[in-house]
Amino acid sequence: MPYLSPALNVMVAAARKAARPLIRDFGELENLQVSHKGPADFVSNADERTERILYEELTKARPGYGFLGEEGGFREGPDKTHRFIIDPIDGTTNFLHGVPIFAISIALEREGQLQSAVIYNPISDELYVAEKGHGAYLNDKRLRVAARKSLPETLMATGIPYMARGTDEERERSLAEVKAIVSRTSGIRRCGAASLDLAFTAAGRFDAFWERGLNPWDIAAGILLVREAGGLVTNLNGSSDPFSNGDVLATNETLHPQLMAILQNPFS
Ligand code: 2AM
Ligand code: CA
Ligand code: CA
Ligand code: CA
Repeated sequence: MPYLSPALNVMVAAARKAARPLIRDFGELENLQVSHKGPADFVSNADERTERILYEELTKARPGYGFLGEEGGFREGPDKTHRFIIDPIDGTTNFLHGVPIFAISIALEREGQLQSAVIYNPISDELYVAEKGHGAYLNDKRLRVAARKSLPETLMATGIPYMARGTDEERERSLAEVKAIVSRTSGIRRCGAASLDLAFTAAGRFDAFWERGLNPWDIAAGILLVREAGGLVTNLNGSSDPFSNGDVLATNETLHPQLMAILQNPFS
């Protein structure tokens, strides 16, 4: 059974509460109101409502804590040492298309360190939790990153920049990375939800995940899951702080240097 700190219990309860109406919405997508935040950047009333429920539940239980959410939920609490970082629906495009690969992602930071994490896919009912120093779990099962060491055996995950994210040069580079990785591994999956890519990496389903230009709410919970499952997460310069530029490489300790070398020189 996973270790659930009091804060982690609050986070799990909030995720489950916010998931209930989301499951209903998923069954009647034609009723959603969808708007554009930018080109290829959609948001629905379900994203906004989910964030509101999470905000209410989390701030009710931990009134002093700070809060950062993708859909604008921001609050600097009187308690400067704690902050929730949440993505109400990670994988909105999947959600809006009826693809059941999306998740509620909630992380808790304490003095700038990731302390607790919840990633919940309401459709598969897979609940991932991690607490710093106490391991990562999928439902009741303790997680461990994959042990595969040889690149040709590995299954990789990534996110390819869609229209409008990054410059032409950055998109070219991402495609070169995909080409370099696909020719050296068993393949690449592009699921469309960074939180679940990290959760699947923590579970050893994927051997590694990399992506550039992500936001803290996409990756905060997933980073702690992978680390608590024994994996290594850095940005693509090797810094252990992926929030610094939103670039992430998450994998086991053996594959990490090999993948880093490829990703730093994708054209070679
Ligand atoms: P989202 O569904 O919460 O927006 C996949 O590559 C990741 O990028 C997902 O975690 C997704 O999160 C995010 N994403 C997708 N479209 C985006 C956009 N237009 N701007 C910023 N992030 C986006
Ligand atoms: Ca979004
Ligand atoms: Ca996201
Ligand atoms: Ca989102």
